[in-house]
Amino acid sequence: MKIWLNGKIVPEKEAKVSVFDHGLLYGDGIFEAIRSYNGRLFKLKEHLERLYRSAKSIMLKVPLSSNELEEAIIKTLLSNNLLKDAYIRVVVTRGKGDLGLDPAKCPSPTVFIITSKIQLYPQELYEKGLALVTVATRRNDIEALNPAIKSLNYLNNILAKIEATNAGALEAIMLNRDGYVVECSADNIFIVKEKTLYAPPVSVGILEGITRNVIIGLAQSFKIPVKENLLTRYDLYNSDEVFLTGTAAEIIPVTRIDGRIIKDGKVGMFTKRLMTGFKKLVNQEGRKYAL
Ligand code: PXG
Repeated sequence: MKIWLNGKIVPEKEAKVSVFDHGLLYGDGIFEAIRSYNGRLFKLKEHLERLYRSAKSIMLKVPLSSNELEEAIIKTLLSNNLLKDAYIRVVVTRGKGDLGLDPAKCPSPTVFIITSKIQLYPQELYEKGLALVTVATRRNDIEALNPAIKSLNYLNNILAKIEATNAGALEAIMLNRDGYVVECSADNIFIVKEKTLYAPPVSVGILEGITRNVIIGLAQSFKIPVKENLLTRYDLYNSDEVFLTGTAAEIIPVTRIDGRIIKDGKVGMFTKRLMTGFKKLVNQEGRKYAL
């Protein structure tokens, strides 16, 4: 595997960063996960815009322009012969500093791009649905580390994931301090109730998922009413359908939460329609970078 690291394509074995890199020492940095479908980088502009928003929030200057990052991503894909379908990770850390926290002592950010393949969940779960649990670990407070920032500091989500794993579930439903449902450890959540699609609003403390926004747009184009509302676990248990969205997971149905079966335990009609619509969309959207 070839990695893009600070402007150079290097073999994986040579893709090394310093133990003094603050991305490693403190989780001080940001990232994006992007997919390409059929030679097209899906929602690249939106992903890069979010990367720059995350960077701005933590006062990190990305040393490349958006066009330069796009070129670097394509170069990395080509170097790895991943011409059609890939999973791309773009990481920008604060860079090498000393052992103190001070980011002012880190003169140049570290940037790397990994391109690979990913299938987050086994295919059968896309047909049967996931069983989820709500975990005790609350999502970061907006006033502490805003979940809108896609930072390298994922310990909050990792703790949630560990709790889910301990309970035998593949993903965790997380609540905010007030007990409202926010999102999962690496996915956004939606419910369908009486033919309306509901999602927790960004203001409750979630990552504004690119896939989430695509699904909202798709639902609107299907004339499905969409509401961004506060949701409780009660709303989830008593919904007609539940599904998760994320770049890695795409759209995955949920059929069981905290031991409660959602409706009849089968993947619902709206979820199926959105899954089909999403599949169609990803193969059409965006500029094709390679044939
Ligand atoms: N919420 C959180 C907390 C996330 O980390 C999403 C929602 C979905 O966002 P997008 O923009 O991808 O629709 C994420 C996704 C993985 C993985 O491999 C995913 C994410 C981060 C790290 C790993 O599944 N982010």
